Amino acid sequence: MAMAGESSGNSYGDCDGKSHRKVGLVYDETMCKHDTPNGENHPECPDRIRVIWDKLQLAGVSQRCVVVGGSKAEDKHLQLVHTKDHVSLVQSLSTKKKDYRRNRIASQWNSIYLNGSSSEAAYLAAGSVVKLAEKVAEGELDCGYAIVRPPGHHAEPDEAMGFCLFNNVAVAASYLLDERPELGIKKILIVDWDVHHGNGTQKMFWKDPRVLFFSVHRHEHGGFYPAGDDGYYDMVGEAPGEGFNINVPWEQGRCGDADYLAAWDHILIPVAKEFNPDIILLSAGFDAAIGDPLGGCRVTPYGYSVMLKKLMEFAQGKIVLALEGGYNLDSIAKSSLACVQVLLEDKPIQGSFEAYPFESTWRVIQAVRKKLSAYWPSLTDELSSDLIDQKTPTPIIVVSSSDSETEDYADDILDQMSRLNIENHHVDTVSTSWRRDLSKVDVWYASFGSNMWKPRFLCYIQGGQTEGMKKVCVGSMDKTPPKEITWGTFPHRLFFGRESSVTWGVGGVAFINPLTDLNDQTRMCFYRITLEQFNDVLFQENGLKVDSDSPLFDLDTLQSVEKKGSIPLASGGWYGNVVCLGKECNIPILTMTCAVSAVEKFKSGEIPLRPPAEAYANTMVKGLVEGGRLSEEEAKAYIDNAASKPL
Ligand code: Q9C
Ligand code: ZN
Repeated sequence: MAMAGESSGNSYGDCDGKSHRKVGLVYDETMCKHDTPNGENHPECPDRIRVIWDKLQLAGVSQRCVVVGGSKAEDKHLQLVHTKDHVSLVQSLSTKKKDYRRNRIASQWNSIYLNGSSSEAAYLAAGSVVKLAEKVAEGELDCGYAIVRPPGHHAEPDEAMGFCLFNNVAVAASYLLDERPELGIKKILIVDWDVHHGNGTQKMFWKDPRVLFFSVHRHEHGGFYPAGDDGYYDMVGEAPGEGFNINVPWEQGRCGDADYLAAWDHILIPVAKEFNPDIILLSAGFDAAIGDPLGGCRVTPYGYSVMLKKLMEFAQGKIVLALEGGYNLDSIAKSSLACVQVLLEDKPIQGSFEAYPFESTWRVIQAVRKKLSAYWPSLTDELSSDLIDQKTPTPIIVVSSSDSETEDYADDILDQMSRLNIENHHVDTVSTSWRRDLSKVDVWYASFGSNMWKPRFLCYIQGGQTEGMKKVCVGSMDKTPPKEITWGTFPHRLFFGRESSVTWGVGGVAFINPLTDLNDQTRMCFYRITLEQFNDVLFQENGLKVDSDSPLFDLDTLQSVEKKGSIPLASGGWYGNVVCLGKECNIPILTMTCAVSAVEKFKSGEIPLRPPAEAYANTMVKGLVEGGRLSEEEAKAYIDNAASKPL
């Protein structure tokens, strides 16, 4: 079997017999000497590049790369993007004898510290990226990763900021374009996946159509560092550079693989195809990584590896990564390793995406596409609503089983399904008329138990079962997925009770006290569904059939629950009490829990309090982690806390 790429002459054999690409790595211990002047801790610390290097060595990966020592940038190259004054000021730092002089200079910049070695490190960081980019452009290397510090992307033409002294990536890009025309690099794509906006890089190529700058970053309407409007999506560049600056400004933290991949698939990749770069420079900060103390996002090493893999389809794989931010030592080491493995074209590391993009992610992506479609035809089409109202994988319905208990359920399901089919054939019978009325009214269904996990809730809408459920749901008559999903908290006490449930087996299930308790906060996932669907959820939650002639909860009941706050429906089910928690966008927020009288019985011990069934708790954790964006530890602690406090 022929090995891909072998004929290009760029791949070479290895002792393990595999053929891989020639990957350059720059590492130079000298860059560790840049540190805080009096030994205070700082997130941008020398160990950042050490841990990355150690990880690559320990994994046996650096040994398969071409290791290139650091090299010092030339002033004339730095001056391609920086002012003479800025370059000589940074240069002069090395000759200053006293810390206080450097501290004075540092204090005039935003988020900068300096010591006697800062200048040397800054020259090395910029020069190393230049050298690596040159080797890749020349074809001596296929691609590479410059493990450098201080970082660069915040540094502006005349200013250091945000831990950055020189703009390493921008210097390298300008060097290739202006100093090495014979290499044939005419168009450069700079991708900046650091969690912060690459304000410096944006400024340097603002009017330059030879450089397409793409930055995805936490923005929070201008509240996140570097604060202001520069990172907003309406900043598209100017003059001939108009349309060659693309910002994807996240409205919130906690963005993860799904959000970043959505930006890749629906913005960056189509635009990169149109632009067709000659080389890609990647401002590879790893501060959007899960666990980063500054970024607050959740990109996994797998996520980074997929993002990188997708970029390697361009410019014949000519790509140069330069480290920017990233402050969790473990996260940056693992993310870096995942990336170098991709550069080596090892088989992609294992992983999968379970979460969906935030609703706000789609909003931002739509807005970016709309703004940039004037320049990039591939962004013109509106994204389909099927994509945005993410459907979960089709639930698996298991009907046949030797387990007698399951057979009972199966019979029940088949029975209900056949009824549904019959009813579907006479749409206009009396029994369906309530459905027509209630289908016109939207409510928020607020879930605080296993329904917080979207796939579990969708069983009540679309039918089916998820892992851990012993029972199949028939779903609602109207199987339209929720129109919107959002999260919030309400001051009600969450607790777990009952001996066991049909769906989850031995163990308690979640309730909230229908009465508010300002000392408690319960996390909830809100699904915008119709009042008709809400009735079908109520039926299923309370063990009733969905083909009822009358609703459990009609418009009159809605009116009185909005007034009274809570209404027991006399359904006999555990969740037969509908509580109105308030309104959002003028739509009532409803939830279902036990009656106030049942809370008294839980308190007296007449009905047992009990920690949740394991599968049930796991499902809640999945919901809280994927949608509620808690860490797994936080989610477990949240459940443990609710399960262990006395009522
Ligand atoms: N309130 C990079 O990741 N934060 N720089 C300062 C001031 C500065 C991050 C907060 C963050 C800079 C390369
Ligand atoms: Zn950053």
